[in-house]
Amino acid sequence: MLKVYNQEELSPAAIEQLVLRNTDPNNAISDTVYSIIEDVKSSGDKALRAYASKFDQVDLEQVYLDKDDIEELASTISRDQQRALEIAFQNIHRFHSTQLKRERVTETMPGVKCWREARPIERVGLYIPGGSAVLPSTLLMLGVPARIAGCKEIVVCSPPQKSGKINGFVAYCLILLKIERIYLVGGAQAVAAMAFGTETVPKVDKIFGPGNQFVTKAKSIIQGQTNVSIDMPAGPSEVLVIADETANPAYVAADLLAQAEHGPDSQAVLVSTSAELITEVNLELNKQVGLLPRQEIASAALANSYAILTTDLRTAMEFSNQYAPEHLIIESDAWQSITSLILNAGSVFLGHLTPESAGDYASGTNHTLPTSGYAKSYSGVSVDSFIKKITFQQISPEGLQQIGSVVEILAELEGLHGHKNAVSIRKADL
Ligand code: HSO
Ligand code: ZN
Repeated sequence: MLKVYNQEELSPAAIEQLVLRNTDPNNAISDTVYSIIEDVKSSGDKALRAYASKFDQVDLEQVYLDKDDIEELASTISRDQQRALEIAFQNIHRFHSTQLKRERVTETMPGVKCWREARPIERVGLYIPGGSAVLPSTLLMLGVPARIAGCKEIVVCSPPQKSGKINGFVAYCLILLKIERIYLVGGAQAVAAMAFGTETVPKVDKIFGPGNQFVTKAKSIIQGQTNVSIDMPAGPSEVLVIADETANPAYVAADLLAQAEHGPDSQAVLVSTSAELITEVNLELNKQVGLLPRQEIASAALANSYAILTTDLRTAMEFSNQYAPEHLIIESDAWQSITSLILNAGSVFLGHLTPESAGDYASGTNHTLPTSGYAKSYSGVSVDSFIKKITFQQISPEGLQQIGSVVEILAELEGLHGHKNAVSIRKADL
């Protein structure tokens, strides 16, 4: 059962408290993560093998699997499963392919041309979690845009299973992505290995991917210690559903539960204009949660979730914008009337027949999205996350005539005569 609040009775301070997510619950594990990072830095592969035996209960001779192993593992999954992964791959590829755009050259003054060109980040590291749920879909969500961007080296790390191998679905995704090696490294040690490099794991320029609190903490630490960047700060997954009396309570409950089953710290928020709908959704939640294999996790997440009764769709959207959800689902016949009011959200699902699950797996959009309110300032992962945009300019004799004196005056007023001279010396020759 979701706790219910009435938006009209909530003070601004109470709303601020409600939308607050714990952005750094990991301080307690900080020391452990620092020591893992130091260990990987100084002992390299030896440390990785020691952590595999400690955390994954597996003795690894070699910390990676190559093509033959990957192909063998991939062949263990059914043709239907392969086909589903292929279709997801194609849709994600189709959608992300539209993101690489050439920009126009602008002549800011006659003879002064400026433009931007994209270049791939050369070496990227993708972390694919293995723990409570193996997420091959995450490999597609990160690998496809990396391939489209043209990254030269794609390093993939994922914790080994007890067999010392990886899951067959992850293996099949590697084949679709034409990635021929996977490093059997999990947790903070994987992040450290990709940030600093070891004898076998290459150092990368940017690290992507979700993970448990150790992975998240490691990403934030290495960002401060190196010039390696990260995709975005990560927190527990969350959904906010806006629903009115036209919504189907069974669908709304199913969507809330799809989020809740991710983890006990996940949050599922319902904002509704209809008190009856909230009551019915609560009944449905009780009915449906018992049918889920992960019902304990889902129930824990629901205990940490709530519903808001609001007066109309506009005020519902105001709350949503304050919450800035990772996923926003609008289950109303009138969804078109409020999409322009959306200010903060990672990814949006419109209408009664658009479950978040579609975007989680296969419709084409990315599921690596900003959580914990970061949707106020971050975008989800896309091809842009794997490229840099470099600015270029080229000035002709006419351009130098046009812009020369402007630069000379500005350089002079800043007292930077070397700057002024770099122009004057050329102008003198025109
Ligand atoms: N909802 C998750 C992604 C995911 N769901 C992967 C299922 N598998 C975060 O957006
Ligand atoms: Zn999901």
